[in-house]
Amino acid sequence: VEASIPEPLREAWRKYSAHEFTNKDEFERELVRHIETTLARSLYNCDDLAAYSGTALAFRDRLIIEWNRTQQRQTFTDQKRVYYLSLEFLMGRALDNAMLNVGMKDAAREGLQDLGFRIEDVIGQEHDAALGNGGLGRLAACFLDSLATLNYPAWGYGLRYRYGIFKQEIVNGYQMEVPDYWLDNNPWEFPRHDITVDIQFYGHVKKKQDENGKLVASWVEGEVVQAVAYDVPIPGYGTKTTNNLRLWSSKASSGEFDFQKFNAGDYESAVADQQTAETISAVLYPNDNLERGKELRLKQQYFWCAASLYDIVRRFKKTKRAWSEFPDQVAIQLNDTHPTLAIVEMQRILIDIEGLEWDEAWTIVTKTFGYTNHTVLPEALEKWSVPLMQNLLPRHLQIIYDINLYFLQSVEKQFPNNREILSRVSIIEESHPKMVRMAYIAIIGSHKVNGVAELHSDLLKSTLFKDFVDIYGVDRFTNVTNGVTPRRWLHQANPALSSLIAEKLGGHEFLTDLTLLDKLEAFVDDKDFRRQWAHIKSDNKLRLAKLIKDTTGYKVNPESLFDIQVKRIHEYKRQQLNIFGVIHRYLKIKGMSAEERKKVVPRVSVFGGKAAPGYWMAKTIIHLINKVAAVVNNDSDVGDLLKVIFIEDYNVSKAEIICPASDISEHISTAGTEGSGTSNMKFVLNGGLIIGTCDGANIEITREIGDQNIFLFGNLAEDVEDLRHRHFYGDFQLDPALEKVFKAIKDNMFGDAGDFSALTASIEEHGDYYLVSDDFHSYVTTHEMVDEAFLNKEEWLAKSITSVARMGFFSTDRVINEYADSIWNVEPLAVKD
Ligand code: GLS
Repeated sequence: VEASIPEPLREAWRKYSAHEFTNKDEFERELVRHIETTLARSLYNCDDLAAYSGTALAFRDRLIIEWNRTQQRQTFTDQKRVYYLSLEFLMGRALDNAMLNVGMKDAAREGLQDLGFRIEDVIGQEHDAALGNGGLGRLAACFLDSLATLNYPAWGYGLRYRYGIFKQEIVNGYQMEVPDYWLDNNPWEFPRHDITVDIQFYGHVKKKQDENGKLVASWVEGEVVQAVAYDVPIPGYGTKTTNNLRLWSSKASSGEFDFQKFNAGDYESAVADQQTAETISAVLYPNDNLERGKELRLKQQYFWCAASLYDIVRRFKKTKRAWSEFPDQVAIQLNDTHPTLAIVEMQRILIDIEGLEWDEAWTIVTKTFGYTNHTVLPEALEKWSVPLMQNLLPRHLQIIYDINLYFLQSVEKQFPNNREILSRVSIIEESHPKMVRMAYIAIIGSHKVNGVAELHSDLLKSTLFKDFVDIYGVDRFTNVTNGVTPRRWLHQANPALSSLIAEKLGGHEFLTDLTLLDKLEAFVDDKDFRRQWAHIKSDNKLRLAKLIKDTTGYKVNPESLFDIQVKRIHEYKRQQLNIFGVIHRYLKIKGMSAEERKKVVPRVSVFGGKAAPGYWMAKTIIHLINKVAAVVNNDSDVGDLLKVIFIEDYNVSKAEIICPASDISEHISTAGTEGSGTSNMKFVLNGGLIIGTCDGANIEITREIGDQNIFLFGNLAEDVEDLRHRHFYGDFQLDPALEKVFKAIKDNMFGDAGDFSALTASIEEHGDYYLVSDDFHSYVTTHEMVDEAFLNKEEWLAKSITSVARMGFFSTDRVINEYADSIWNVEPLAVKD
């Protein structure tokens, strides 16, 4: 408030307030100005990179003007806001998205052309913002796009990692990891050196008397690290709303602590402390669906939760409302259990700092938080050791014990004489060492818990969280099926298809109401439309073929059936099933006569995805894929009938090229293991068919598009446990076709068989946990049906168009509205133009 300019002086401000470029010429002027001044370059010294930087700066100006107005509007109306806490935001590139969302891409294209540049080359200069591992982080990014587009007052809170997900290089068929330093000339972030929070670690707890004589806990001493805010503007599509993503960066605190060290002449150790402080936000942990219990990770989590809550509370306190109104003004969504400490921190702020009574505080906390679970895989469920937490966050551990005590007391009342349930639902696992179960804190401290697809949410209720359903009732648990933003995943990734659809539907309204796609069904039989549809798919396949040629050196025939599986490499996602299927196909072709080979449908099997650096089995799968590629692609017997491609360093910007180019894509996780999957939606939305198991959102995709338009195979989730059990007791027979595949591997057909023995043994000898053998036959025969279907071009096209027409449900706009209604209770903010 003190920094606000008094009314009499505001006239000059209004007169000179920044305004946005509105056409091509104004854009060019801004671009040249930025190149000549901000970048200190000239027309004698301007390459694609400088043109990118200048263009980005020009668009950034536009965004920040709207960002300022949006924030003023939100402060002024003082409605309830949503805060989305996520350790991952897999944003990808920002420039193309900004151009499309503000509706100025054509102006930019022409402007750049006037000045001697091709827009595609300029856009291609941008480094992906890759602050995430996979689906969970990308979902957060799609949510931000929808929140802004729908005008919700919403902020994202995350960490500003100096290194995002590593870059993957394939060397002799092996994955190598290269650090992804992405921050040099990143024009999209605004450092807010005035917005800092001191975050405490270690130390101990003292009891003190407050001014009323009441005993309160006080967390003292220890270390302090400073959090500095960096803001990233998030433009909505076709709206003035530009929301904020606030990322925290760690720095040595400028407080007394290190100051004293410097003064005492201990320069080296003070500098070393600074380095230590900066490591907190240095690097994204590269695991997807896996938790590894490292102290630095817990530090990251607390650092980010504490800074974000401080910020949220500070904003609330400016309104001078009573604490009881906090949940009417603030909704906080926990993206997985990673931000669970926010629940504990909020309780600490209310009781230790603000002086509220426990119950009053806890009511506020539970009304404020919602928790989204993204996986049922046991190895992904976060647990922190009690001694570790005791050391790092002593006061928080006490509060966790108190939360647990009150919770268990109420459970005991509800279920007297039932010791089993008490030990099952206790936040503290009685192991050695004892462990804190983060998901349980998240459930107990939230008013709603949701899964991300129907099957997933049902499994949560019937297995993982069953006891909590008995305790709290089924209403605390809900489902919100995932989606994707149609702006990035249709309009931006597939501009030709977006225009064709717009032409048929009379405009681009479907981009903000995806259910309008259903109008496309009327054109399924339109010959001309089908021809255009097919043509766009061919062009997209050509675009991918070029990427493949440029990055792998392999030439693929764009007429072939493009069969794509791109996602994190994980045993549960079963890339091994896919590559075994490819080997099976290869062996079959090898055994054919020339005459038989003429009937084979040529296929390109494309793989892409990163393995966590410490995940040996996943790395083995990558190695096998690359070795199979080397053999198959150089076998003149096979030629174009089969090609195997591993695309290095799969990321968001590559996905934008890959998703529009599939004929078929693979979503083949063991039933019951994939939370939702979201690339399944991206592929179908771009006119690709899918082969998949009855898992995650595949089930709802099938329900929407019709089972004649999808290739489903494999065992059902309800049978998985029984099959595993039988394997465990020796009831296991390797599928005969898979046995032949294994024999080829063991005969060193793809290099040293020893390299792959762990992979085959996991199936043959160690219980085949992921049911690769059980599903192999149905997988292979379903692929034969795919070949068959692909031969009938017209039928295939009809399936493709019908599927797209029925994908309206899978927009994150629908998803966000569901969260807003059933979890957050927030309203969009009216925005006038
Ligand atoms: C994940 C799930 O594995 C995906 O199935 C899901 O689509 C995604 C978003 O909800 O979340 N959970 C996880 O830890 N990583 C994911 O991608």
